[in-house]
Order: sequence, then structure tokens, then C-alpha cells
Amino acid sequence: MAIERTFSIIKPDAVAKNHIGAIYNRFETAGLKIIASKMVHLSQEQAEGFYAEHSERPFFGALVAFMTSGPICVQVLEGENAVLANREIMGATNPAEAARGTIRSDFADSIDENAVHGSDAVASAEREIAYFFSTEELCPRTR
Ligand code: RTP
Ligand code: MG
Repeated sequence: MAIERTFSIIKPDAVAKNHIGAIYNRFETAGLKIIASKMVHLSQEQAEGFYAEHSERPFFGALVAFMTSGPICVQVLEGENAVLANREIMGATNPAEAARGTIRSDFADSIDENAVHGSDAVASAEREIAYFFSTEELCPRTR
């Protein structure tokens, strides 16, 4: 099994509903270690840059408006197959289709406001981690 790092966001809807601790608990229960963590309120420019791959999609404007609507928590998770492990505990993009017991099934209301983001591949994880964190801000465990 490969030890990987992935990038995660607790989105404005879940922060507003006071679900930060519950979602962090899901990460830790799944064996993922939080090795960097902070709160930010994205500017329009930061949100557009982060979601640049979706800039031509019809939902892009709504996505950027939502992601700038309130503070978010950004974190780096480390563990075995962390990218896929995190996607599994997040559940499907549309919470109506997310498996029971997943974060989106339990904490999200709609495909537009779906509680969490998680990197979809190791390469995107590296890019997304660097978008928010300097190397000095990453705190891998020594014990
Ligand atoms: P995320 O990037 O947020 O972790 O979500 P994801 O990989 O599951 O989904 P992605 O395809 O990357 O889409 C990014 C976000 O855009 C919104 N979306 N809306 N209305 C739609 O058809 C639609 N498709 C995507 C979602 O909020 C999704 O999280
Ligand atoms: Mg995505």
C-alpha cells in the first residue's frame, strides 16, 4: 500500500452548519492523518483559479459564488491510498447518490452545496496542496 497525501476542503455549507469537527472525525476514524490545516475565506480570484479545470462548465459561476460565500477549512490528509480513501468516505458528488454513512450523504444537501472537496488523483493532490500550503506548513507525524 502506498502512503499518499491528498487535499481536502470543508466547504462553506458544512462550516456554516458547524460540522467541522464531525468531518475531521471521519478523516481520523478512516485512518487519515491531518498533517496541515487552516481556515480561509476565498477571494473570487482564488476560487476561479482553484476550479480552473471547470471554467467552461455551466455550473462554474454558481460553484465560484458558493465557494466564496463563507469561510472554508483546507487540510492535507496523509495515509494509505489517501486519495481514493478520502473519495470513498466523501461519497458521490451528488449527495442523493452518495452511499449511506459517507460525508456527503450525512452532511450535504445538494450537488451544488456538497460539504467537502477531495483531490481526484495524486497529481491533482500535489497541485492543490501547493495552491494552499507552503512546504513549511506541512507537518508529517514523527510519532
Ligand atoms: P469536488 O471537486 O468538489 O471534490 O467534487 P467532485 O470531484 O466530486 O466533482 P467535480 O466534477 O470535480 O465538480 C466540482 C464541483 O462542482 C459542482 N458540480 N455541479 N451541477 C452539476 O452537474 C455539477 N457537477 C459538478 C459540485 O459541487 C462539485 O463538487
Ligand atoms: Mg473534483
